[in-house]
Amino acid sequence: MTRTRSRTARRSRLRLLVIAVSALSVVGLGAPAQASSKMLPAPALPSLPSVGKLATRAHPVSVPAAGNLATGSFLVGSGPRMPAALVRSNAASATGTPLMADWNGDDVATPGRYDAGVWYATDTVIGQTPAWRAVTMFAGQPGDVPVVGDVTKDRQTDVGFFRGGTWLWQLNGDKARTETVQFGAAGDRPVVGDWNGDGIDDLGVVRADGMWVLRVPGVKSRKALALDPGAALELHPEEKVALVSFLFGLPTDVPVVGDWNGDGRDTPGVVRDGETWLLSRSLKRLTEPFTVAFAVPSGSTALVGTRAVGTSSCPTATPTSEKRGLELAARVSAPAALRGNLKAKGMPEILATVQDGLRYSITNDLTKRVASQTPYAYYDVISTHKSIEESVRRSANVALAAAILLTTSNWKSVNGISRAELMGYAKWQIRSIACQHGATTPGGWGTTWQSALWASTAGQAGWLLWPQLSRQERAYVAAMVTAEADAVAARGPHYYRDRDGKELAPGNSKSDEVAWDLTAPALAAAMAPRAPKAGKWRKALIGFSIAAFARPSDLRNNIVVNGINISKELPGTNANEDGTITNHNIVNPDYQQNVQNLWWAASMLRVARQSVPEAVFLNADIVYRSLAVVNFPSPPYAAPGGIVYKPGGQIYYPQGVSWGTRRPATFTGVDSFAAIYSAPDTRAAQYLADHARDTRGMQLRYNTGRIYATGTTEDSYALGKEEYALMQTALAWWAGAVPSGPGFKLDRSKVSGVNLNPTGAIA
Ligand SMILES: [Ca+2]
Ligand SMILES: [Ca+2]
Ligand SMILES: [Ca+2]
Ligand SMILES: [Ca+2]
Repeated sequence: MTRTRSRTARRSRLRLLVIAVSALSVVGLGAPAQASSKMLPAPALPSLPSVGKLATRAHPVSVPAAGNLATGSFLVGSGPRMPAALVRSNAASATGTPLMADWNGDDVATPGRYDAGVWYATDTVIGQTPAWRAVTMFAGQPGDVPVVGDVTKDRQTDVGFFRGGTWLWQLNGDKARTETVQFGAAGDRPVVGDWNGDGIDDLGVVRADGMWVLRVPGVKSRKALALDPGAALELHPEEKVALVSFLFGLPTDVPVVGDWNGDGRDTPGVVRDGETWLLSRSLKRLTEPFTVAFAVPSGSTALVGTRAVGTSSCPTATPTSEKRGLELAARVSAPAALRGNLKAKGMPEILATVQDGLRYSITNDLTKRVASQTPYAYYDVISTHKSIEESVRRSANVALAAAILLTTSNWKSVNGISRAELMGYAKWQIRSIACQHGATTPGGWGTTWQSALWASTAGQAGWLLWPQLSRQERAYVAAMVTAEADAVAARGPHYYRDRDGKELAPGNSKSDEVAWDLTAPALAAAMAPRAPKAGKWRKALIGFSIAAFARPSDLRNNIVVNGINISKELPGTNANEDGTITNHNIVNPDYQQNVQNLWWAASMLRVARQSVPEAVFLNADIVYRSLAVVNFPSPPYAAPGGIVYKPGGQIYYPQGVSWGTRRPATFTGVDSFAAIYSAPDTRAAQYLADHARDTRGMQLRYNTGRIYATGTTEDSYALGKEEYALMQTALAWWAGAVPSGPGFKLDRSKVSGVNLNPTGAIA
């Protein structure tokens, strides 16, 4: 393997010269940094909680929750000393009795319901849950109270009814296994919990006067149980149980049971007036309950949820997902250190734009957009906006910009934001976004359309700050990135046209989806070259890179990249012959820009000190030329015709626009990568300088760091245009820093087992 690489390095030296020349040619005096003195310093920003050392608990902690079947809305709160953001899951509206239980044995309680003989569950903790799944059939009678618990100690939920003193259980969803127990009386309210900590749920009732009676197995004497002096004990040796009775709460309170302190034993609690939860620590100290404020919304039922892992951990992680994340994180290596290049043309403007853009976005986030979430170390990211795209992508873009400047510039205090504040903000976003990914939290975001890009954006931010992250933050980042890489590999690349030129998705190239997708296997392979799946991710990167901008002539030219004869193996194409991309039914410069993802991926591998497969460069230069070199005559194209990149930074749109006509920031990232990797005659370095200057000019119209005017004329992207411009300019700065790190190594070796065919849907 090593021998192959060094031979590859020698062979590729000539080709590298081409790549290096453009990088050298951009070194110049550059314009002096534009003064940002007119920029308002950030106002006082809230201090964000940090997370401490990883402390995993032996038992999940019970926390207040609420469910409303009419709306399908379930809420889970947090317990004492573990402030965690309220999280929501939205199931389909339904009827019946709402419940929460651990239906799948992952130690996390999730919504369920009993309705007319059928028990239903969802296994998701947050987000949009799938349809209710029927768990089992077990019918009661009118007036029965549905109960759930594990009475068989196998982590499978058992369901039952309390019928006026008779308990009827169906064990583990097995219709043939039922059990009947006599305990309690008509008018009692049933409660189920593990009173003695043996892993088996026990029975209890709360009488109409507020008297609790708990049935505790295996107790032969009063000494065997540490009891509150006010509690009465009644031994029943023949049944090997003791009955413990005591007053707790008021008759009008709603009884709830849970392990409120994570010691493995369930104890009483009550909900008073639908908002104050009085919770006991142990049966020994019933008179000193602690209170948690958690409002049960009108129409909702008070329920008991769980926070499964340590107090400094993602509150919605499962013990299994956290363990898997920790194992993945152990295989990650930090990237090489880089420093930005202020001497290159346009870079002073780029740096100032990113600095001031961070001032805008961080101020906006912490005082407006996600201000309500700042008390929480892990905030509820996916509920901040209506769409997951806006919720996750906006924040991920700012996190990456922050991480890039923290690691490549000399940020001490800029615009009133200290280095510690910038670091705290970046880590807060990174950990919260990664925590709520489905790889860590059941029901979380991810493995859908464009999610690979969001994961790569937040994931690269985490990777750049790797030495600063806690163990659990690393675990969630590693889990998020690798889950997306696996999903990308599983669905395979998609195409605009088949081999005969027939449009599979008329008017819409798949180059954007494929180019977004490839960033995840690239980042996973860069981060964790020692992971068992690293080879698979690298192959996915190669396959997606070949597919992303494949052109019709690639079906005939017999070009072989990384040992793959693409003419024989490509099932279709995505780019037009001249490198343009058809999207939204037009030749679309906004999507030609996506070619940067190839160079972005190459740069990830490079800063990971890995060689870059030559497949990653297939057609990259040609697609960039469709922005920088190709001439569009008018007619047939829009007047006046010409090259997409006009002198001075303006953009010519040959067939119309998708996202507005004043978006020079959008092109700074691709220009900056092109200045390293494309041939010098594209004049990428000059175009970068033009777009950087134009962007900076737009930003200097304001004193807050924003770039765009209100409205949709300049940029119509409603889900975070400022954050997107920030991310693109930050990538431009990062690309400029890449040559300061490890040298470039091209890998032309033959790679077998690369899949070029779609194998699953883009969700
Ligand atoms: Ca569960
Ligand atoms: Ca069971
Ligand atoms: Ca027990
Ligand atoms: Ca307990």
